[in-house]
Amino acid sequence: MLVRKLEDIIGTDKDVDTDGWNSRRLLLKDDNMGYSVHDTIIKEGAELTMWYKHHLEAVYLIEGEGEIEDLATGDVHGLAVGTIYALDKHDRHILRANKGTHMRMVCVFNPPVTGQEVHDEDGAYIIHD
Ligand code: 9YT
Repeated sequence: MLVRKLEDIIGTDKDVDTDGWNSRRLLLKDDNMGYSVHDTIIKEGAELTMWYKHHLEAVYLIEGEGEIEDLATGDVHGLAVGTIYALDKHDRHILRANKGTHMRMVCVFNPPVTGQEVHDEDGAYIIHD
């Protein structure tokens, strides 16, 4: 059994901080669960264009509010606490945190993230074996 606390991850190499987001990787590929789990902060006012071509991602919002735009359809969905979205078609999207609030989200990736990924020019994570 694995038991881990967010406070043990903050400030380590599993705490990945960028201009728009801060991802605390709770479970990674090496944990052999078949998925990774992240506690991620989308920073106030951030607007992130992403396209997880190689991963499926589900995201559950636990703090803040914002919106997600589906770049295939132009549909914009409001995000509030208690909302989950699943990028079941590797959907290219823009994620926005509203002004005056960050968003805190629990993200699950399949296949699992290794911990070393950065977004490429398309907003995708490259697979590392
Ligand atoms: C929600 C989202 O896609 N945020 C970008 C960071 C990513 N989820 C991660 O690595 O935690």
